[in-house]
Amino acid sequence: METIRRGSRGPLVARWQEFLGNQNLQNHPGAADGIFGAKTAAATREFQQRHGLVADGVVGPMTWAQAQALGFGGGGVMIIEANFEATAPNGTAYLSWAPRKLTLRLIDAQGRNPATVRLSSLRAIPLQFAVARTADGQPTLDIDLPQDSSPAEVWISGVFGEASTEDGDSGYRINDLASGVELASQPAMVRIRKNANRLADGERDRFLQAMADLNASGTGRFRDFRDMHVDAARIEAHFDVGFLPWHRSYLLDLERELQEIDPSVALPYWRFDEPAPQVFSTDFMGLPNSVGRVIFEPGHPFESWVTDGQLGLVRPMGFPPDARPPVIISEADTLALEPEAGETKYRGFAEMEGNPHGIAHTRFSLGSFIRAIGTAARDPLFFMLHANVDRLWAKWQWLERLRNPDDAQAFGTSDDNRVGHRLDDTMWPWNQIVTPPRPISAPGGTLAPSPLTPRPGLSPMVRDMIDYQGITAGDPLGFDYDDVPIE
Ligand SMILES: [Cu+2]
Repeated sequence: METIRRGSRGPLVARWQEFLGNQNLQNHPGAADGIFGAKTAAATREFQQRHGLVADGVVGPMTWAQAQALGFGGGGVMIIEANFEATAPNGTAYLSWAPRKLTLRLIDAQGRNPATVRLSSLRAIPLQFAVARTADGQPTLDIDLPQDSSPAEVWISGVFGEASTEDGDSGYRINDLASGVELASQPAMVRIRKNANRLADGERDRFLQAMADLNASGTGRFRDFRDMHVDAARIEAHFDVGFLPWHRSYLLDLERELQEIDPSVALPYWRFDEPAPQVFSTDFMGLPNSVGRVIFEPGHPFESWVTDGQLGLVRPMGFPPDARPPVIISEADTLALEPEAGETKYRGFAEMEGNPHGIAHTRFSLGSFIRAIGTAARDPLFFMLHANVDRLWAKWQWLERLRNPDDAQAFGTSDDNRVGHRLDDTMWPWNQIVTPPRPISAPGGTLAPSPLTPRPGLSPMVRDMIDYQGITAGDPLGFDYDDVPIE
């Protein structure tokens, strides 16, 4: 067994604390929390003194031998250590369709050889398990842990089509195959961007509340997002091949801020080629009155929405709230956009910046914030519109199997070699560059980091946005769409 001492952490420490707690010592080791602190050290020294060992508070081979002689581990329960890379500081794991790595180590085999553990789902929303990084996991997985405590890897992902609706409604457990005893469990959420028109009430309300909190009636960090999407930054983000990657980064940055407020939130998308009566209602994105001011139900989190010092939203609609907006091309037609001769496939698809994207903005009548680049980001609906733009790109990437940034067809050359639109350019404002040709200020600082994945880093390049699921780049960016698979 490995040596543990003050500062050690993990399941073995917890078992040691539990054992000490049953030794009728004057020094109680404290709660079996797996953290070897001052109390545990004092109890260890007393235990060592009592049994004629060197009272140094360090649990090494001699102390372990004494403990085993007194029945430590005698319950026959194997001890393992489990580290899952997708676990957030709140203790919940957040997953999507992309496999994430769980590292398992055998701490005490209790004589089992092979020491086999079984992984299975903990709650209603299933997970899948595999020994290699694959989207084709299985509902349960048996794995033999090496006797020498070297690590074993398991890959865990959500099951496509089975997204969570709330925090912790998914998870996994690890059982000793021989005895059936549960050795560890991990609550999780399969956190997926969904169609806004079909959100459960709870999902909708948590999203609205997180947006309202981020805005804090015009005094919160939302202001930075509003200030990133301004006229001065038009050409950073639009009218060229970097349009899609820039907005993907922008949405990810915003979504990570929302998840800081409420980790169960994922950005919903507005499918602008379908009727969305749930979206255009007073309990979600609101409805305009006769002069175009957006009205919400009493108590709605957006009742005190303020941007640029101005209370409320202006969004007169150009179509009935329960109808499909006219002119916008369908999803099928968007996915079928073809390149012109000599262009990459991506360039053909990127024509969607005009229709459906631009047309979706201008389906709202004159005066609507969402119609113009300089004011669009005042309106929370803008982010749901762009989540759908991004979803269409993701779906196209899946259909065409074009997710490797080094695949020539997956991107395209900038029209004018314009900075910010080439594969290896960093993107404003996250690069914080404020010298020409970039804008003179860079609001919001670097891109929000995630506790769940190192990608894309604080100052992403255009190429970092292409393989969002980490198919070729290893780690995912951390989001997925309900109708876009990984393989
Ligand atoms: Cu834009």
